[in-house]
Amino acid sequence: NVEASIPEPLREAWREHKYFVRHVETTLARSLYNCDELAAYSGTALAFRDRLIIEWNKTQQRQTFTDQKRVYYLSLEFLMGRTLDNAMLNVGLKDVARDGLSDLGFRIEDVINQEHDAALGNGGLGRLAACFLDSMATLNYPAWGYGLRYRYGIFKQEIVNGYQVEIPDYWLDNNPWEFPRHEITVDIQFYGNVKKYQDENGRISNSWEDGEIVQAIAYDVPIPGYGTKTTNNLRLWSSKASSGEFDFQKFNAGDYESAVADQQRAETISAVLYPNDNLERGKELRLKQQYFWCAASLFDIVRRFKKTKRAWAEFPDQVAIQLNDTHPTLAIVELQRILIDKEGLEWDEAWNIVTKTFGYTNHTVLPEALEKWSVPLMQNLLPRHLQIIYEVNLFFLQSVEKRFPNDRDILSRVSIIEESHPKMVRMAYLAIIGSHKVNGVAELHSDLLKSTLFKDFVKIYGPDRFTNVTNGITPRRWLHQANPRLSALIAEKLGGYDFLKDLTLLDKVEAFVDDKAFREEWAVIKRENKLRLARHIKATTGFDVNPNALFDVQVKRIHEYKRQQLNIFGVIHRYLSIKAMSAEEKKKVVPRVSIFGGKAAPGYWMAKTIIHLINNVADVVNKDPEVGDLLKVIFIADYNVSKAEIICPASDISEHISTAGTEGSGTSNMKFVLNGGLIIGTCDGANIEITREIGEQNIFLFGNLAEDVEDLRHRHFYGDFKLDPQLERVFDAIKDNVFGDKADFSALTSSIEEHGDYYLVSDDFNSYITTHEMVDEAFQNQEEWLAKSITSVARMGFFSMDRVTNEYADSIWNVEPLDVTD
Ligand code: 26M
Repeated sequence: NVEASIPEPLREAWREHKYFVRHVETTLARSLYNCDELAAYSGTALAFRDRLIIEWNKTQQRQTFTDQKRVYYLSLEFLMGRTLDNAMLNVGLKDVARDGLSDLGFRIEDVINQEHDAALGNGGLGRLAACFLDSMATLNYPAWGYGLRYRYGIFKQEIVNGYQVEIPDYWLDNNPWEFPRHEITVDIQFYGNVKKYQDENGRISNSWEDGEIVQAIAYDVPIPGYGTKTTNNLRLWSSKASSGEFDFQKFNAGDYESAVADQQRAETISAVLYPNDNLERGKELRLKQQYFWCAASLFDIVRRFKKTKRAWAEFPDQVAIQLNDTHPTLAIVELQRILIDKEGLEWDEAWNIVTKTFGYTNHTVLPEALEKWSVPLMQNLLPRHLQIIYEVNLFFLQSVEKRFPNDRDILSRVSIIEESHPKMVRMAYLAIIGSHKVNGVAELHSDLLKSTLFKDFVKIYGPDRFTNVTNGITPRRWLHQANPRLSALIAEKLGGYDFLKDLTLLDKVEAFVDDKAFREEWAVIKRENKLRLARHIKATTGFDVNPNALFDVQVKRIHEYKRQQLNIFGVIHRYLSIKAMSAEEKKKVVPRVSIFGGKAAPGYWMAKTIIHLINNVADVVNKDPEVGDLLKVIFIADYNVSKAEIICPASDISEHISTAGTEGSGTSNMKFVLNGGLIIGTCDGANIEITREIGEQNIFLFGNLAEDVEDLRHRHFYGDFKLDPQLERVFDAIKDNVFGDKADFSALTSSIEEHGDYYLVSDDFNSYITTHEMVDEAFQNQEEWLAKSITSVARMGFFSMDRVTNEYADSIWNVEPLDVTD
């Protein structure tokens, strides 16, 4: 137990508010008498920050001194959420802090709630990166994250008249968790041209010249592990006009305004997180972000390596770089450029180093998400990189041709360059060719990668280049922090909190499944968590929800493939059924609260239409006196990490209902089950492995299988299809304007009725409805439901992020933890 390991004098100092008062009075220049909740937050955060800094410095010194191999996790997104609560739990002083704040008249929850989420991500991919950081620190891996310091994180969502409205998320003011490193800067070049020259050895070399320079400035964020001294670093780059450029030339020419405009243009690079999730649109600024961040990170990594004076051949023994999706693929090209153009290595020697260094994680098979950049765009922005890409491609295709001399099509299929108009650079292919390992994020997903998207590459490189590492979640945030009472109950039975560091120990919980007192406690905790969510719903939407009702939750980015439309159509079906019931029949209905949350990409009209429909249905259903408590529909605005921490522990059932074969893994499915909720889901992503672990009697699976999808889509295409009759009844209600103007939703209904139902909503509708009836029935037997809940939690050990981190470390990175036993 981390809490217990804190020495008494330190505890005493905190109890006496020593650090808190010092920060409030001096750092914040406030008196304790005008200390409001925000100041209390800042004072507490600064006090905890001091503790992190000390361990952070020691960790960095230790890592430099031992000079073991390090991992660099490159991600354009880190969806961190709040830091204070996590820091208090990791350091082990939350209880002391609670008492201290309470003496001064503050509730710790209110203080924690003052913090703004660090929302530098869209969804699953960004949150996975954050869970990685937590786990790598907890397991003592020498690891750094590299990302961008966006001035604006993912937009804040408001719902106005049922429509999503996006508000900029300016989050940086008074952020105590970052440290500007103004001395750590890198000049990043764009545009310009390539000149050939002969170097002193008579070798023809290339030099990239005359570009525009933008400066990258490092901002560091300490990442504490749970119950360890390791505090790793997350380095985020911020862009600024390079000082040399800005000031003098234009200023002297009297052109102040245009000098300022240049400055602003440079700062634009790190200004905003692109709010697309699983959608690629080839915007130049996005490519600039990618290169800016890759180049700054690579410069930093190479600089650190060069200080050790090792031979270049040792680079892959010292450095492992993981690419979180294809967004950082330019790092591969940048390292090759540094090695051949700057360091004078031969091509083959350099390329060998590069491929040994990189690993690439793929997160999706959706074709619209696969990154491609137009050749003319890249030619203009990164002329030298494009040359290198062409060269990589040439050597690669030559080797393929040699191996498969009779296969004429394979060359055009696997070429990094797509021969379209304009030509496009296929980033996933470049990432595969430049890495030694490629992994998917759940078994089905990894299998699909090998059998579809990357089939040719399996033929070329053999199956060993491809592997699976099923995603996980950190139990520190997603159990201990989000659900402290459940965590405490488990700790009480298991004799301590060791399970937070080895989640497989949860299996010991199963022995208590018949323990009456334990079961009662378990049920009370779920109820408390539901009440907490009910209060949030009341405060934010004004609706009262019945805490005895079945809480049915779907929270995630809004996307057609995730099928929130299937859910809301199911809700309409339920509503129409209730309306048609006699009073007697109504008595048998299990009351439900259908809870939705999630953001739509601002340009994704269909997703916005789904949000609009959900809100209009809520409007009608929640006011209908014939329905009363039997059904309520809630849309929780601005779903984010800190809301997930309230929502996950409060669900009875959650929905993970993507069209089979489309969801890479899903990670919220794991969060819900770990918090004692059951799930309804398709045979997709990690749902399949969750089923394997917890048993099929503990999950509600429905729908067509991935292997049937292609055939079903074909049938739609050839008109061999009849709309499911129950779905037809739902559409009829929509077309009778029951939920507002039908015209608002015609795109949605016609995508199913007329345009091929790509996501197979109609095909799965009947099975979905029937399975929900089974959910109702199961919920009526509370004793059995409770047993399912407890058993499932007990069997979730596999989904710890620590298992994931160790698998990457062993099978991809070849890194060892750094011993910290001082
Ligand atoms: C791409 C180009 C331009 C702008 C944005 C993007 C982009 C951003 C985020 C594309 C994809 C992005 O994220 C995809 C994502 O979150 N994938 C999810 O990754 C999770 C972690 O592995 C999986 O659990 C989910 O199944 C998968 O959808």
